[in-house]
Amino acid sequence: MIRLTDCLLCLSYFVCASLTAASLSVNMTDTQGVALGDTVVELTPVTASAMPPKAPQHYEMRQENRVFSPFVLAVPQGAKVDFPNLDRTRHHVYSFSPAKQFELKLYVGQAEAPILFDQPGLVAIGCNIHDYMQAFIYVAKSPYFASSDDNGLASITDLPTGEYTITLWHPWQNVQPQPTNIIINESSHTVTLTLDVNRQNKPSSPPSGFGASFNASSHAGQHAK
Ligand SMILES: [Cu+2]
Repeated sequence: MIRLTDCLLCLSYFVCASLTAASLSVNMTDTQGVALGDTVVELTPVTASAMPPKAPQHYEMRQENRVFSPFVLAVPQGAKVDFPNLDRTRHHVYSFSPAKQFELKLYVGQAEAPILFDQPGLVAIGCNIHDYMQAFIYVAKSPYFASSDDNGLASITDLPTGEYTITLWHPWQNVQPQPTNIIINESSHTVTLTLDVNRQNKPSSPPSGFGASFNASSHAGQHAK
């Protein structure tokens, strides 16, 4: 469920033909009003003819202290992502997701080459050695996206004026919310968006010796304490 609460002042219904860049600040909350991190906010132009490619940037999904970091990484279609292993333990990173299937066999340090994410969609990342390790890479089709920080804040800058569809995604969402539209004019916009999630603990490494009795089901990572 998406709720636009305080954007009425920001929404102007005159059409602005200029391409002046604007910005959007999003406060993400759950249905209790509590700040929600790790939410991907993607804006897709309603009348998009051609979207400019996002400027090349370096993206990383680290393995550190035997967890993936960040938990949710949003990248543009066509991004290359490095998977450095900062632990002494070897990891074996893989994905079976249709948007990208790959594996980086047991390694420490830098993997041989970055992985190219050329299809939009959601890529669930796991480790063959540590079943609780879990992370997600959201490959955005639009160059206009951000993911919320621990305070629930996401900021999208350099937005051309116009109407956009807002798509939200969170690993713990109960249902895929219906997209909502927003009109961006030449100003700064602030909206509060709400997502219905079933809060869980992020994957964390179990204490030593816990592994033997650990439930290694496919959902283990979501219940790791
Ligand atoms: Cu691992």
